[in-house]
Order: sequence, then structure tokens, then C-alpha cells
Amino acid sequence: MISSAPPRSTPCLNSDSTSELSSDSATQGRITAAFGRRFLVECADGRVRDCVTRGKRTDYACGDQVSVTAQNDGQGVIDNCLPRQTLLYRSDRWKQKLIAANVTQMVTVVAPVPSFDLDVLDCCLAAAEHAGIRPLIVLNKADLPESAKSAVALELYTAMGYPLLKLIATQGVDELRAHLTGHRSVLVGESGMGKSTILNQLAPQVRALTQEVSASLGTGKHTTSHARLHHLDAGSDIIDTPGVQSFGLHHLGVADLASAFIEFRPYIGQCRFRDCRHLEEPGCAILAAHEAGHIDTRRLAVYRRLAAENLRQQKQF
Ligand SMILES: Nc1nc2c(ncn2[C@@H]2O[C@H](COP(=O)(O)OP(=O)(O)OP(=O)(O)O)[C@@H](O)[C@H]2O)c(=O)[nH]1
Ligand SMILES: [Mg+2]
Ligand SMILES: [Zn+2]
Repeated sequence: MISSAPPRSTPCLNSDSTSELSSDSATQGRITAAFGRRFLVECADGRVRDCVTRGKRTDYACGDQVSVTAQNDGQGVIDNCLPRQTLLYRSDRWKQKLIAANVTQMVTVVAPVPSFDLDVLDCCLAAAEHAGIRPLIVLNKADLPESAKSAVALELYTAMGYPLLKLIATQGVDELRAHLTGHRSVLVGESGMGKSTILNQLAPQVRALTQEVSASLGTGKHTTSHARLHHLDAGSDIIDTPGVQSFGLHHLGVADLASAFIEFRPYIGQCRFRDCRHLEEPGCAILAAHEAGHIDTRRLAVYRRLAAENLRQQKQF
């Protein structure tokens, strides 16, 4: 399925003229695709409706459970959102970008070619930690010789306790499939890492557009343009998302940010000052742990950059 916004008149996927509703009716459903102000909602009757929102609301995400006024033409209006178990999102100074709702697992895909940025991985992991979503790191393209170097860089994360799976998505994803059972997972990562290739291996009927194809069509660097949810089996879903260049965490205050870096946790509460921001305060237990070699220098630098951005923003507003 090609991830471009369908025309407004897209018919419902399970169209059955004999079961047309005679008038608008209230129902519930799950958002399976998010196209800005339009959403595909898989409703309780199994029909996928092409929905708009009330009041031009856009703060819904793929995976959200919503109340819908269903119309008899395969379309509908989303009335509101049911309480979310989780919400994965990123934010910069100006806006928030909802990525996926009600997911239990975030699969961050990295690959040696094109190269990936460890700082982006750190931000993805911190967002998942903050949202209470279980993280899994996938090192894809393990067939490429450059992957040995990537594997060494990722040892830091396995030492922290993060599960890591090496994959050659073009050859098979059986090992990953086992990790997805019983979860609603979201694939995140930079562009070109192989997220949609993984999806196609998991669910070949989806036929998501991948970079080889998009390159030949000249559609540019990012291949997947919208988040889409697919069912793997009765109890497991997967959401493919567009590649990210950065993963802003402006929504995390300094205290939340520090506890989202899991290796900081044993030291939180042990600093001299109760409101320590772990930047350069005397008696900081986290800085001391870094000095003692228990916290990685680059990870600490990522934390300090994010914390400083957050504090600057607070001063401005
Ligand atoms: N060598 C090798 N290439 C792979 C592997 N998995 C995916 N690729 C290639 O990597 C390229 C990018 O794959 P996509 O699946 O489009 O990447 P994506 O992460 O979905 O990218 P965006 O949609 O832009 O975020 C394609 O040319 C794939 O064929 C792998 O295991 N090994
Ligand atoms: Mg893709
Ligand atoms: Zn401190």
C-alpha cells in the first residue's frame, strides 16, 4: 500500500452495499493512518472509514482509539479520543509531532548505510522511556561489512540493558517477529534504515514503498510519508513511520529528561542540591558518576544539550 494521502472520496475498504447504514451512527475505532487532518479509522464493524475531525483538531495519532460518527458513505467524523495507554511524540520549540499512540514497544531501526546518528537514537530511547514504552534496538543491514563498526558503537546500549537484534531484513525477519508477538509496535528511525523493508517482510501483502522503488520514482530522500498501522495477527500490530532527521524532546522538563537516561537513574536523588539539573552544579552525583567512568561522555553531552535547550526555552516563555 503506497503511503500517500488517499483522495477525500476514498471508499471504505470493506465496502458492502447491503450493509450500508441508513443514517449517521456513533461507533468506535482505531486510527490506522494519519494524513494531517484526515485519518483512516478501522471501526468496530470492521469497516475502514475515511475521517475528518471536529474543530480542525489534528492532535490524534496512528493507534489512537477514537469515537466516530460514521456516515453511510464510508466516511466519518472523529468526535474525540479515548484515554491513551501511551503516546510517543517528539517536539521542537514550536510544535509537537505525534508519532504513535497506544503502542507497547518502540523498535528503533539503525543501519550502517546510510550512517546513523547515535544522538537521534538517544533521543528516541529517552522518548520511549518517558512514555513508558518498551524499547528494542534493531541493527539492520547486518550483511554489510560496515555493520561490524555499528555493532561496536551499540555495545554501550546493550551494556545499559537495552535489547539489540541484528537483522538482514532483505533476507528474513523471523527473529524480530518473535519479539513483536502480543505487542503493538512502532518502527522508528532515520530515513533509509530499512523500516518499510522490515514491514514488507513481516506483512508482504502491505507492499509498502521502499527506497529502491522511491528512488526510481524520484520521490526524494524520505520514502514513507505517513504513519500507518498494520495487523500482524489478532494480537499484534505494527506501525511504520516516516524517517526522522532529528527527534526533539522539548516536551521533557529537566527532571523527566534525566530519568529518561536510564543509566542516570541510580544517581538521581543523590546530588547535593535537591533541584540539581546535572549541568555543572557542585556535588552532582551524575557528574561524579561520569568522572568515575560509569556514564558515557557522549550520552552525558546529549543530556546536557537537551537540558540546556529546555532551560533556554523556559526562560523565553
Ligand atoms: N543491504 C541491505 N539493504 C537493505 C536491508 N534492508 C533494507 N535495505 C535497503 O535499504 C533501503 C532503504 O530501505 P527502506 O525500507 O525504504 O527504509 P526506511 O527506513 O523505510 O526509509 P524511510 O521510509 O525514508 O524512513 C532500500 O534500498 C532497502 O532495499 C538489508 O538488510 N540489507
Ligand atoms: Mg519507509
Ligand atoms: Zn546532579
